[in-house]
Amino acid sequence: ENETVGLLVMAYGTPYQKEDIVPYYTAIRHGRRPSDEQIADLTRRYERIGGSSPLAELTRQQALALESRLNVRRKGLTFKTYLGLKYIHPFIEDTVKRIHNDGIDRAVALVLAPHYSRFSVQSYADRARAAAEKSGGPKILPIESWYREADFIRFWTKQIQQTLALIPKPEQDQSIVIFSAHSLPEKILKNGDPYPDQVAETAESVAKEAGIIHYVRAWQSAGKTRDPWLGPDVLNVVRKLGETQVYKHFIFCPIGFVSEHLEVLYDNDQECRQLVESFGGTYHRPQMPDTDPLFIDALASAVLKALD
Ligand code: FEC
Repeated sequence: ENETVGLLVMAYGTPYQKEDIVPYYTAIRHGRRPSDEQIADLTRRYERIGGSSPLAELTRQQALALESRLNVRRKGLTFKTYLGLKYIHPFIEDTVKRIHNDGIDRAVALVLAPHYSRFSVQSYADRARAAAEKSGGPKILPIESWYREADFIRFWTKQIQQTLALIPKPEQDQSIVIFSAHSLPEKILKNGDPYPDQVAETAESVAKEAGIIHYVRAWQSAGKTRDPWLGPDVLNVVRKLGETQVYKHFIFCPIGFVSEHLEVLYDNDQECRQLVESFGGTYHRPQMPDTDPLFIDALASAVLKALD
């Protein structure tokens, strides 16, 4: 009989409805309730992207697409997907218990973020492992990072090439690609966190494969805390590029994220767009990975490697 392997797909999570915003934001702040002003600001940003984020639905679709793809690519095993979220139900802990109760002995743990950081991927993995220890299973097979997957690099290469193809030939030289990922507190550097290097490597690989020479890297969506965060911030980088008046087309590639959600639809599509248009530039933001087959294959390859 076929073994059923658990596929613990972990992601950030998003408020499903307005009432979820306060508990969600409180969970992000490690149980400290944000100020009324901060809550109002976050509520306003969700309103600006249409009331809620598409993240919940996209995460679900990604997990299901991955399960189907794996069941085609790997005969002799049955993959069963389970969603575990960081800051809203279904929480990682409850999901791990459910996998165990379903009688599954092994689960590959995949985080829907390409680059490893102690602050991001590791905190998901720690919670999964602790929950599995508590319930006496399943055995967790963690994936540390998957940013080097060839199909992931191919995905962004294809997106850039498709975007460039929409720009009139004589203006293609006046295009610049902005690669960005979520900023993290600068204190991660003290422990030699590989996150900045992994993000840089991804940008270099995509730029090389796509054959582009004009590109920059920047951090986005930094938290509004007293801590210093990794910089330069994307808005500062773009403002300076605007002042040089060299470029006409600005192609935003948020390579640290894997789907459309608040950080992309608001921070990029509204804040960055507004800035670009304020100096007469044209804003471009290729499709995010979502359920693109190349992207799903990249994830599937990472899962299969973790099993072998
Ligand atoms: O609803 C949505 O579509 C939002 C999805 C969302 C994603 C996301 C990804 C990452 N974050 C990371 C780190 C931090 C750190 C803080 C922080 C704060 C927020 C807030 C919201 C939020 N994050 Fe997030 N993040 C998303 C949403 N994030 C909302 C709180 C309000 C705000 O600041 O905008 C700072 C915590 C603090 O205040 O002390 C740190 C990282 C990622 C990418 C990796 C991953 O997906 O896990 C890292 C999606």
